[in-house]
Amino acid sequence: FEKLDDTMMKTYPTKVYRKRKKAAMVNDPGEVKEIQANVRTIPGIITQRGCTYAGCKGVVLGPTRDIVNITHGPIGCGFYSWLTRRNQTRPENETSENFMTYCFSTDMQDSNIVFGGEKLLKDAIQEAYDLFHPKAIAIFSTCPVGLIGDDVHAVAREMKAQFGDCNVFGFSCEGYKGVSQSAGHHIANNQIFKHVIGNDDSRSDSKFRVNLLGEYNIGGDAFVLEELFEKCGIELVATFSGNSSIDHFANAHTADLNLIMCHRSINYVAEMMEVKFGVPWTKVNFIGAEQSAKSLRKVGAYFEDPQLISRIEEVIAEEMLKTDEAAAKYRPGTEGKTAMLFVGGSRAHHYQDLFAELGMKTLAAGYEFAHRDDYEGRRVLPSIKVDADSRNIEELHIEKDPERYSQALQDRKAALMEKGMEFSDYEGMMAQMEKGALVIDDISHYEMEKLVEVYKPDVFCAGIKEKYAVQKMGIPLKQLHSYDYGGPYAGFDGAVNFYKEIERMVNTNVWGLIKAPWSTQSAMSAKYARGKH
Ligand code: CFM
Ligand code: HCA
Repeated sequence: FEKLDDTMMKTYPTKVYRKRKKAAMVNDPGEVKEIQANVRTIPGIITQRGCTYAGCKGVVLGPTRDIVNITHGPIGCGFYSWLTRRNQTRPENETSENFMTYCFSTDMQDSNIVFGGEKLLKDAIQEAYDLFHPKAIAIFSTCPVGLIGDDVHAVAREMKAQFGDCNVFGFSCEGYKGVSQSAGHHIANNQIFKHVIGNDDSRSDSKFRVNLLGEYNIGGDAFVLEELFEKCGIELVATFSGNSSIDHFANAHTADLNLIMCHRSINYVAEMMEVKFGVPWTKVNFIGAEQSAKSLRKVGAYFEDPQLISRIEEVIAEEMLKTDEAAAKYRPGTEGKTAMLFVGGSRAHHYQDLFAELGMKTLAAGYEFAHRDDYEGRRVLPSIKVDADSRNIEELHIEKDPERYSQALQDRKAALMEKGMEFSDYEGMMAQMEKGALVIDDISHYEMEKLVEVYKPDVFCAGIKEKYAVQKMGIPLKQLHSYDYGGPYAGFDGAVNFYKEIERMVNTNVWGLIKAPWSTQSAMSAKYARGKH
């Protein structure tokens, strides 16, 4: 890493170097150190991050099929977030609502910026209502809306009162509202909690009822998990928000346990549900066969039901036959190979388990927009400085619901904690990564190119912005956002797909035929940040 520090970071102007250095370190799981995260990207740097609107509308609400999601803003914002994330859905039947195939936008023009866009928004909501009579309409603010001061919440209240039979609510998720998508997650969590969760108290009489939080059904992941839960006899009340319906959210508070997949994007809902309704949460990971088995066993341990536990063991044994067989088949082609993972806020951690199952080493990893707790574990939460950017995002004040709070679930949690079961915790990425691996937050495009040049990993995992730049350097890039039109990769079936795909990628001869820039141009790095300053 010393060499890397010289070649990668030291080419930055001094001020930039000082800042970026705090966001990169050599990992030591025994002594996890403070990493800089969730701060503004330095102007001039090419970041891989997205905006707050993307995190709210695209990520958290996008996968819900029966809410009409109206983007209040210029058409590009709505178009960009229209199904590019590959979140799939499966309506209950042919006539069930599914608005995901539509892109709703107010298509704001210059005159609306000058004279205000509230009238335009009202008209759009009315039009959507007249056409579809949906259960709910959500409004998402883009940058210009905040700048001109349209009050989307007042419009939402007015339209909701006027309709009487349609839940209308807004999100102040202007792109610039926070330093990344992460602020958008928080805003989405707040509004879903305020306007939807708890609206329906009905509950089925099945014995084991859980929610899955932070699973977005990219490439069909949620379908695999739904099937797995069903096989075990566990009812999924709601998934936030893969393959979801607003009705699932409305009675999510009746579940007995919240399982958190992606901690970054949805931990706020879990926390608020626990305070208000007493539903405990625990961290799970359904990426990789080992982790999937461990996560299922956690559910068994929670309910302490011998029949459920033995059913879960049967299912694991059956599923593991498939994954063991596939690992044995593909591992000879992957053993000892190396990977780097730079993804949003949880996959850079979770997918390391899949690589480990292939005998591959993770050389470097980092998140685009996670917070220190996603790196260092939730124990650092009290020591995280709340800066002006974070203060900009509303923290809801939640209290116990006097009627619906479940003391019984809290008592169960307390008893299980006595026995060593973990709740309300996430130990973060660094504790699990090897000593000597690199951890870099909000990696810049330039740093990424340097990493590839110096370490030449066998596969680089990132997104569409990185994909072709890295591949032109002769290194295959696996998109861990969209899965490159592949997947599912979650659960046991997903693991088999992933093993196969990675074995193919790291052994494809074509990469050797590409001349990487550094093999023809000796001073590639000079083109970037060096000099001038
Ligand atoms: Fe969670 Fe996600 Fe991720 Fe994320 Fe995202 Fe995504 Fe991601 Mo792209 S919610 S943090 S904001 S796991 S869209 S499904 S792939 S960056 S690592
Ligand atoms: C987003 C969505 C994204 C982008 C992926 C990418 C996704 O952050 O707005 O950069 O390839 O998963 O679709 O993270």
